[in-house]
Amino acid sequence: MSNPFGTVPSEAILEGDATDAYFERTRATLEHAGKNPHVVAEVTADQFPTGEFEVFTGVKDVATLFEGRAVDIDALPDGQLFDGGPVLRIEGPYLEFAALETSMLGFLSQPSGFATAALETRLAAPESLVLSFGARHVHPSIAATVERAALLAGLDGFSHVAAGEILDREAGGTMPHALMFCFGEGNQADAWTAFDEAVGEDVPRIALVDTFWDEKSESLLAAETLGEDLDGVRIDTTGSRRGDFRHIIREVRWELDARGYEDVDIFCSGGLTPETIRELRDVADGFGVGSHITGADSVDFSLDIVEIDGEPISKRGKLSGIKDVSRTPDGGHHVTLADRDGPTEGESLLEPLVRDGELVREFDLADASERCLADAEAVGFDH
Ligand code: PCP
Repeated sequence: MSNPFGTVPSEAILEGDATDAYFERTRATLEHAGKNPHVVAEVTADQFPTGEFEVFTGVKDVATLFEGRAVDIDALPDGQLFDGGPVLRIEGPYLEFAALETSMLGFLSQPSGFATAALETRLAAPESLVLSFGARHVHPSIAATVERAALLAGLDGFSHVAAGEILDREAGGTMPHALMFCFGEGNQADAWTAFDEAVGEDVPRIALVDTFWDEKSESLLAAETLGEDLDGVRIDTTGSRRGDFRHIIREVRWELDARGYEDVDIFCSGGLTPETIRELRDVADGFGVGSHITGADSVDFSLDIVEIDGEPISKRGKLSGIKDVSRTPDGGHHVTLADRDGPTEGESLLEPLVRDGELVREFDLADASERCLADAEAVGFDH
């Protein structure tokens, strides 16, 4: 198969070739010794709760990876929050899944990191329009993974067109500085007018207003140029020119209002973090966020065998035995041995995903997003 960008093809992932070499050597060694024990293994980030919740996602891809393989898998639902203990449990002959560990952890680790950062972003401005603008920071082959994580965490939309086709959702956005340059300084009105004439009626008219002159001048010019057609302005002021960004936004708001343009929204972007968004959320109407999400650390998941041929086992520092995780009405996350009573009123969170190779769960992104936001409230997610 042609692979011009040198990415690992889906076939290699499904066939188990997208693995670390030591798993191939493990297979050779176990087959040589005639061993293939029945094991239970668990995916965990932290053994015990740490007080810091993260978002679990990527589970749909794990289900696809294991379809048709002789294993049983239980996992948290897509979008569930967790704080310690297993997020996924797999049971079967070890060689049935040994080589898939690398890809399985990759499917979970990076998307869960993106989703956790996206949730931080969402909760920084619950009432504002927040869009994912970070596709430019990742390899294009995983752009839909970023955008899906953003939607899962409740963001209102994203900018990547191909991701939109995969996720069955139209990409959004405004206009780049490149468009303004093509018309040139002094001709901003021509650029906005041409944009207004060229794009579909469903595209919001949001003028980029930080390219050549100060944000106030360009915002007023955009409002005078497009009049009632102007939906908003986007201020993407470079960090070195930003000064007091909150003050700049308030000043633009004031000047727009003073001339009767109260309906023109102010949209901000460029290096925004949950902290800066919290400082701006009462003066701006919306935000475009990229690097805070795409630069998120992967969740440090690992897969560990916890039972082998019916006996508990673990390496030093890890906890042996099959575990369960549960949520109590106070938002507590509890890790217990599966064959013991869990906490009173605790609701077990691990649910069947695969049974003897058959996928036994359905996936719906809107449901997962609802779960994520409800659970964030239940556990008091606050990074
Ligand atoms: C915006 C901003 C960042 C993009 C969005 C993502 O770009 O300057 O590069 O935001 P982030 O800083 O949170 O990652 P545009 O203004 O659309 O880009 P351009 O300068 O190319 O017009």
